Amino acid sequence: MTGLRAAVVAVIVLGLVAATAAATYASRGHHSEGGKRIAIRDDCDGSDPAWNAVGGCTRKHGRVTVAEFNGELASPLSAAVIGHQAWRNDPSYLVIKQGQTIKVKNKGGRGHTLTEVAQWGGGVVPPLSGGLATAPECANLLELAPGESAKLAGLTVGNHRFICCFHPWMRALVKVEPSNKKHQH
Ligand SMILES: [Cu+2]
Repeated sequence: MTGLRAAVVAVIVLGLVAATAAATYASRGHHSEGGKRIAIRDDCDGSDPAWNAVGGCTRKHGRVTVAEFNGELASPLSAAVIGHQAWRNDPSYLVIKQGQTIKVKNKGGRGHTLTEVAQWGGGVVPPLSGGLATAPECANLLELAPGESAKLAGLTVGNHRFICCFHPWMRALVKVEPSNKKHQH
């Protein structure tokens, strides 16, 4: 049962890491009605050793090699980076009520961030941000390692823009509605 015990220890350690990350992401929301989540996803192929030179890939059954990833970065029809679409936030548009929190989890095999920015822009890795000016908020990025979670709280009413400061095509728009607003279908 040594393996099982090791797994339990790993979960606890991860929990501590997540709590640390949450303290930085969250800005003291008063309520925490659950149910709202954003999964950060990629599909890196951990069996491709080329990932090791750029930070590694923890996905055992991913499908995307470094060569494929690089092949999806650009389009001859665009001056700005496009990026591999397996690297994305799921969902990339989310509506919440004021006071609700969002649980964010990195379900990919690479490091990512979900950084709020005033304006859409690029990140901190020039080859991955071609044609985009760096969003200044990326100077204070908080990386979520694979498997790590964080909580977004205290978002004010209105639209909030988030990007990954490594892969800036990974965007998310969070619309926060007043808590007393009636839903219109
Ligand atoms: Cu990313």
